[in-house]
Amino acid sequence: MTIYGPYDEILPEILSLTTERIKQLNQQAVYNKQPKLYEHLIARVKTPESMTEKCERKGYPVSTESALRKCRDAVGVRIVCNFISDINRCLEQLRQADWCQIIKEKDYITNAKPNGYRSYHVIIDETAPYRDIDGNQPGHFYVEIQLRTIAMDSWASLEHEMKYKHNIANPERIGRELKRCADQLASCDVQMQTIRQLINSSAGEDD
Ligand code: 0O2
Repeated sequence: MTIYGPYDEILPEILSLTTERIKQLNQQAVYNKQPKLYEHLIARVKTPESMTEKCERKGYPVSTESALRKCRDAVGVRIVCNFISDINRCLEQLRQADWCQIIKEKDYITNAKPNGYRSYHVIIDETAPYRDIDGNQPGHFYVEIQLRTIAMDSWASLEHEMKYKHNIANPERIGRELKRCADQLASCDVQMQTIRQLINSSAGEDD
């Protein structure tokens, strides 16, 4: 058994349920003749090895309780949007959803990380028809949702890949170049948003 104990089998169920619920929010938007909420979704259960490493790094006991209650990203969904305004539309839908409550928000879009990382993170407390670690059924499960534009996502993927390349000759220079690239992409996102608004207003639509 892994750090997730009996939840090894339940976490993938929570993952599919969350993904389905988010897809339904999108289907509802499209049904209401609104633009799609996002371009694509990806979802993962954090590997037990990575969760164990996180608990150790944070000084938590390596236990199922820490993995599910102290860390709240065992289940993670990334929503990749076309435009910044779509991130806000997704957030609005999540705030209204009766199956979850947003309990924490980190706005790395308004406040980008010093390296240039941008994304909007929320932790939701999701209700699901499984017994949780506190004995409740339906249970409460934490899920981390990251919302980003395509530009933010492509930068984060490349930066993540490069993080693992050690023995780099000039890490400071690379860090500066990455930051510059992130800022340029952020300005493209703003430009794309403006273009969308111009197109929509000429077509007589909102946003
Ligand atoms: P993986 O494999 O993506 O899950 P906490 O102290 O628990 O509130 P936490 O979770 O330590 O905060 O950190 P935070 O800032 O909320 O961000 C966690 C996740 O955001 C990371 O997950 C990454 O997915 C992403 N992220 C944060 N900063 C960066 C960054 O600088 N570059 C990239 N590429 N991604 C980032 P994990 O656990 O690292 O990995």
